[in-house]
Amino acid sequence: MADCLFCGIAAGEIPADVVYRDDSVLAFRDIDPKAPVHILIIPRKHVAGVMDLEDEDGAIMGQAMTVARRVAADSGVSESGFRIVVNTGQDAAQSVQHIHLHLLGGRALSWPPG
Ligand code: DGP
Repeated sequence: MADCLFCGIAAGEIPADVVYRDDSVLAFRDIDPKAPVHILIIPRKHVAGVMDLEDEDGAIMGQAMTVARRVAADSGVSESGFRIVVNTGQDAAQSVQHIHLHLLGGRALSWPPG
C-alpha cells in the first residue's frame, strides 16, 4: 500500500534489520527497541490492524505467530521467556497502521503494561 512504512520495508524500499523473511511474513528489529530483543513481525499483505482482519487472514496471522516462535528461538529467549504484543488503536498507542506483532524479551517484563 502506498505511503505505508511497513509495506515499504516489506518491499525492500525502506531499510530495516531483517531477521526473517518468507513469501508472506517479514520480521525485523524495531528501530526504537524497548527490550534487548524487540522484533516486529508483519504480514507482507497490508492489513491496518486487528479490526481490519478478514476471515481469510487467519492463515497468514498464524504464520506470523509461527515465525515469532522461530525468531524467539533464534534470539535466545525461548527458555527465558518473552512477550508478544499487538497494539490496536488509539488507547493501545498503535502508531503504525500495518498490523504487527511485537516480540519483546531479554529482560524481565513487568505486568500489567502501562
Ligand atoms: P506500534 O506503536 O505498536 O504501532 O509500534 C510501531 C513500532 O514500529 C514502534 O515500536 C517503532 C517501530 N518503528 C517505527 N518506524 C520504524 C522504522 O522505520 N523501522 C523500524 N525498524 N521500526 C520502526
